Amino acid sequence: MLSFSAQPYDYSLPADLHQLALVIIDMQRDFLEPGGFGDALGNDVSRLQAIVPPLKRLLTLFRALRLPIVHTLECHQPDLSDCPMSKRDRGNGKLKIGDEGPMGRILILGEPGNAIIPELAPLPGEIVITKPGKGAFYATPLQLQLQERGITHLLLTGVTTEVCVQTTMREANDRGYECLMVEDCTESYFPDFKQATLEMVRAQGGIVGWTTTSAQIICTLETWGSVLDQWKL
Ligand code: C5J
Repeated sequence: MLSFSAQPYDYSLPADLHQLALVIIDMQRDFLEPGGFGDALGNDVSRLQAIVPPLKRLLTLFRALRLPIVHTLECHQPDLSDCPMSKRDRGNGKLKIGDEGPMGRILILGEPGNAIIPELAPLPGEIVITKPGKGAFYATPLQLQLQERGITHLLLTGVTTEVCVQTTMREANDRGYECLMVEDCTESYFPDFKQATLEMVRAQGGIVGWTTTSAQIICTLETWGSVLDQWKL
């Protein structure tokens, strides 16, 4: 059985690596670019750019190895029927969900600003989940889609660490998935919150799961991929 070094202890991969999915949470213009939802809430959105190159490398490897990939988008219907007023009103931002901004309506499905950034845009065949909440399992078909493919292990990446990534990881953990957060492929507007999240995930023997770097994962999967190539498996 393959494994790689992680905290609080080594993470074992499933016997069939096709049961391992890369989950990329909300890498949308709304969170990473000026004029989107994150900016409207007063955040420095430029902080999130740092994870794009390592995440792109991980995504490219998953594509090359034909392993499952899940993208999520936080978004709402144009009529806001799936947006609780409590969410719309929260924060006193300069623009609210549904308001017209420089990239179209804030956090609305189909608007230019709601798209996944071009560097990480989904390809046909990859799972794309649109979600109205912070967690990717709430009010979405994610669990069904994972079950249909026999996926049991999730590598969690994306933004923001302590909001949508952590919420999704906790939801997945409660549903029995073996979850690992990829340290250099997740980011927060608040560096201390990112650090605290990584620590709380792996505390108490991995109460929510594991953490490691993309380099550890890439090294292990590349070795597996070259064995496959060598034996034409
Ligand atoms: C937030 C997210 N931060 N994707 N959403 O509101 O983390």
